[in-house]
Amino acid sequence: MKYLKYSLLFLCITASIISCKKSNDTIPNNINEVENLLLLKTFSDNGFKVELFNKSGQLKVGYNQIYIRLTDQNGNYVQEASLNWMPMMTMNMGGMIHEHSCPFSEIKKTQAKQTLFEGYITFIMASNGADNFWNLKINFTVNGQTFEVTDTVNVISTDSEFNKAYTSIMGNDGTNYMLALIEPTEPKIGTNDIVVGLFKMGDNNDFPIVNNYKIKIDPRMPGMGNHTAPGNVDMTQGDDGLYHGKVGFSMSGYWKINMILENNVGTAVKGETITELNPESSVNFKLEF
Ligand SMILES: [Cu+2]
Repeated sequence: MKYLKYSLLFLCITASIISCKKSNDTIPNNINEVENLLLLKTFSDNGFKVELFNKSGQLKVGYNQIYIRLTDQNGNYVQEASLNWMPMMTMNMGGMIHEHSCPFSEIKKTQAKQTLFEGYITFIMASNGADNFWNLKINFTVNGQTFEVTDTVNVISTDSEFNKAYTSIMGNDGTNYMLALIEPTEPKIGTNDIVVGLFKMGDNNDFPIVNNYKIKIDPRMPGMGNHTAPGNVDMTQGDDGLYHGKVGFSMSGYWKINMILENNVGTAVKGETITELNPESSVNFKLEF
């Protein structure tokens, strides 16, 4: 039995070496895997190039899924690397310099891609002139060597009368919470998957994911008697750390997604029920389609 195990292990190792070799020989390293993405920013260091991409070509306040491609000194895309990043905002408040970060994920290899890595950053403020700017630092290790790049990135606000995909609130438990709408990105009439990132201001100037809460949901059309729609399912936390549920839109137009944030023992920490007298919750997103 033991021998069988070892020989199986040996077979596996041999197979992976062979398949590794094969992939290098048959697949051109500089395969283009960013066809549907737009370039956000290019950093360079020691002959390495670090390119940031996303779907819109812009970074905005709220949730941003970001893809990263590394190019080595020989102009080849890097397939194996470990990366981490740190977004940091510098704010000049009348001569007082204040720095803060925001919620962000780890960076991992994109599934089924050879030359892409990905993660998310939830920016909590927009860049604003020379006094209020975001710096993004990226560390990457390739073949045991670590490099660091850092540069400013521009973050815009997309808030408008009918659009709000990020909100920060002070809970009645004294905790500062941040909610970022991730899905639906293309809302449709009927039942939609809704995904929200829930974060808080941590004790160490960090912004951890909040675990085991519930986000109750009540979509309304303020322009049409504040009617709701069927098909809603309150959001609970998934294996990815994000909150998942369903939101119903019975017609196209402007919708306000009202929410109540409940903690891990079922106590509401922020948000109100919608009634005749109370048309909206203090925790809400807005969208129009
Ligand atoms: Cu700031």
